[in-house]
Amino acid sequence: MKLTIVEYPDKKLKEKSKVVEKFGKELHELLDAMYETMLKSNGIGLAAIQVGHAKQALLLNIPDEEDKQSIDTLIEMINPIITQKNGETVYQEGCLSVPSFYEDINRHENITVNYQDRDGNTKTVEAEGLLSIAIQHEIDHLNGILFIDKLSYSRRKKFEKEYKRVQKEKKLSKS
Ligand code: Y12
Ligand code: CO
Repeated sequence: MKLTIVEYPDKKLKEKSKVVEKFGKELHELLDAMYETMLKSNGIGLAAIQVGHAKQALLLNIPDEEDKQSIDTLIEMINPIITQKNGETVYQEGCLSVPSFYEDINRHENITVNYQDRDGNTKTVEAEGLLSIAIQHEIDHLNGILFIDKLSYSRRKKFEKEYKRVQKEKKLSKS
């Protein structure tokens, strides 16, 4: 399955993703193709809506202590729900759907998440640090929310101006 990353300002990214009810071959093929796409793009997190599929499915691949990513560090979450959240933290976030932009975003420091794996088994994870931030970022995608939606009015205006300028430059360099 060939997937393309949907980029802001595509309206698709505003869609709310649907609960996954079937845990079969179709879901597995989507997850495998998402993994390849995330790997190719140097990402550490990817939600299905970012490749045009409005399903509550996401991937996380946070580098280990040696800064290495592999299939062993991959987490697949289907139908995730945050059940507990504590503390506050700020991190400079980036997103494959908003290329070249990084912004400081406030998140909960620690979270507990219930989710299902690719076979529908129920799991719970207590997350902190980068994993906690990445899960919150990806769950926002399932609700049609981008990290730039969390910026103040003035920062958002600055972002929009800069983003348009970079998009224009990219278009010109391709022509
Ligand atoms: C902390 C904050 C945000 C997340 C969500 C997952 N975000 C990503 O995986 C972002 C990846 C990314 C990759 C880029 O491409 C390269 O580095 C080659 C990138 O740069 C460009 O688009 C030019 C920007 C973002 C998890 C944890
Ligand atoms: Co993102």
